[in-house]
Amino acid sequence: LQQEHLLRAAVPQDALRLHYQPQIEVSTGRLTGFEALVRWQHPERGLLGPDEFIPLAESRGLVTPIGRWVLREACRQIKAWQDEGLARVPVAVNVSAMEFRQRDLVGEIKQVLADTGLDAQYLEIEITETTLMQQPEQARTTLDELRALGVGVTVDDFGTGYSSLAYLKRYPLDKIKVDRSFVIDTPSDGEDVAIVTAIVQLARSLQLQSVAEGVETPEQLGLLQRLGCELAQGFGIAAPMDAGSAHAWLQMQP
Ligand code: G
Ligand code: G
Ligand code: MN
Ligand code: NA
Repeated sequence: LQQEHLLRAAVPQDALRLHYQPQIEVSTGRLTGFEALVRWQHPERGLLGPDEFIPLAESRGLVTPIGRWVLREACRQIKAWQDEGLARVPVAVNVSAMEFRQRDLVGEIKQVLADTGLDAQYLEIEITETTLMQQPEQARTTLDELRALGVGVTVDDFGTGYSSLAYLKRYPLDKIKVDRSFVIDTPSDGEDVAIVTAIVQLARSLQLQSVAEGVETPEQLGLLQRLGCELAQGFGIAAPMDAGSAHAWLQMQP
C-alpha cells in the first residue's frame, strides 16, 4: 500500500526519469535512434528499473498516467535536442499489452506531437507480438492509424511470445527486434545463430528492418553484419544512459 501510494505520487512529484539507449546502423556504426526506458527515482530505494514497478503500476491502474508521461517526455526531449541543432533521430517508446488495451494511444500521440512540435517520423512505438495477438482487432485499427500518422511500429522481443507469423504480413509494421535471449550466446551457440539468421531473413523478405538487441560483444556485431541485420542495440554499443549522457552522445555524432 505504501509503495502504491509512492508510485501514485511519482508523476505529479516528477520522480520518473527516462534513460536512453542508442541504436546504431550495424554497417556504419551511425546512430539511428534512441529507445526510451523509464526509471523511478524512489525516495528510499534509489533509481528503480521498470521491472521493479511496472507490474505494480499495472495492478493498481497506474499504467495510463505513467505511459502518458513517458510518451510526452520522450517527445519533448528529442524535440529539444533537434532544436539545439543536434542529429535528428527517432525515439522509441515501449507500450505494454495492458497499456495498449487501456490507453487511447493514437489520440494521445496526436496531442503530444502537436504540443511538442515533434514530427511524427521521429516517434516509434515498441509493442510485443503478444500484444498484437491479444488485441488483434484493436491492433489493426491502431497500427493503421499510426501508419497514416507516420509513426513507426517495432515488434519488441520478437520470437519469445505465442504468436502466428501471419500477423507480420497483416499489420503495418516497420521493424522486428530480435529478442536478446537469441543474441546473447552468439556466435558460439550454433542454434542461436540459426535462429537469428532465420529472423533476419524473414524480416528482409517481408521488407521489415531487423534490430538485434542485447549486443554485448564485437563478435556478435560482426555476425550481425554478415547476416545483414541492419540495426543493433546493446551494452557492447552503449548501455541505457541518462538524458545528459545521451545529449553528449548526440553531440559526438558527425
Ligand atoms: O530498462 P530495462 O532494460 O530495465 O527495461 C526492462 C523492460 O521494461 C523492457 O522489457 C522494456 O521494454 C520495459 N520498459 C522500459 N521502459 C518502459 C516504458 O516506458 N513503458 C513500458 N510499458 N515498458 C517499459
Ligand atoms: O526489450 P526491452 O524493451 O525490455 O529491452 C530493454 C532492456 O534491455 C533494458 O532494460 C536494458 O537495460 C536491457 N538491455 C539493453 N542492452 C542490453 C544488453 O546488451 N544486455 C542485456 N542483458 N540487457 C540489455
Ligand atoms: Mn523495447
Ligand atoms: Na526487447
